[in-house]
Amino acid sequence: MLTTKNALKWLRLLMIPAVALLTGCNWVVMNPSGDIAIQQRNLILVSTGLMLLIIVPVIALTLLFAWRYRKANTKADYRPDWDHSTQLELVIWAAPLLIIIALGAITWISTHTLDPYRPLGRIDANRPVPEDVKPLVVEVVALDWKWLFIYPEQGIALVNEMAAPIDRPIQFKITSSSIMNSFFIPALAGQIYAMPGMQTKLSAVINKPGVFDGFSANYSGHGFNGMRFKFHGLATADFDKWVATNKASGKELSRAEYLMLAKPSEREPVQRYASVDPGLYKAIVNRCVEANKMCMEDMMAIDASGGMGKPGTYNLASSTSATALISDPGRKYVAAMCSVRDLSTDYPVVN
Ligand SMILES: [Cu+2]
Repeated sequence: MLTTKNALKWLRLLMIPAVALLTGCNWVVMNPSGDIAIQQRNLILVSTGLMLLIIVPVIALTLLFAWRYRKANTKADYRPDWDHSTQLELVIWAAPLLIIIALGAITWISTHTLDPYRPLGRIDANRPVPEDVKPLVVEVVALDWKWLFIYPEQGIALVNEMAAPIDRPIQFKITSSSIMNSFFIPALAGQIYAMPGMQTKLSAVINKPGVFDGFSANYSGHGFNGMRFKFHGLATADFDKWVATNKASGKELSRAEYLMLAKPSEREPVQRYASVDPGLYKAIVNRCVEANKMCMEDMMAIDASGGMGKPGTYNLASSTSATALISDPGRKYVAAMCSVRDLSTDYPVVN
């Protein structure tokens, strides 16, 4: 028997899908605020629509046929010897073929126009990027487990907060300190991986003022869940004010400070730096923030010039083709090594 208590329990259970549907209305991916994300949303809608052109009729016809030609329906045609219809074959082959051609063309075009490395061609559907506008450069570093944003033009840096003026193209340069992450502001653009020892890029623009969510979309360990930040889309005057506020914080992001910051920590509050070591981002990408580490680009340059040390010399001298290489005037060797930093008083030369 259905008592009042039981009825209430059922009512509550029924409300779960209703609540889920209501929160579904808030999907930021379907209602973004940046031109790149809007084009990506349109791409999702167009491709889903094209695929539904096949899926909906196939499912509807399957159900219709099953119902119409059921055993109990004696009125339906029964033609056990039927085996071919040219018209039907034409429809069955032509419709999917046309849809695949359309999907292929759309995929090809949007893969190139929405290439994240490509500088923006437009601010939104109606406005091209004015020629005198330079993109705002933001260097993004995924740390364990927080986001560091460096603004080289403004000379500021922040932890777990970033901002950009509306309608100005943003050029993101993205890397990571230790493990792979994925940089994702759904209102702005699709996710881009952040990887240590290399740099990925993203071009995007925010068209509406507001506060948007950003996070890591790639699991990266214990503190991953707290790798969240707010992205502020600001009018130009407000952005200048925001920069001034950061400048007023007075803290400096030196290499030593960065090494402290890079240590694993969770759910970090917003931190503001008024100035940044100008070579810091390059050193992070090249994995040589610590003074005693060789930068990856130096290592690669050495390897490109024939390598160094006993194995390198042996490899060069031992094979006959190497002899030919040695006599090649274009061939370079690494005989000794030093860098500008070795010569400074901070880092004494060790023999
Ligand atoms: Cu994958």
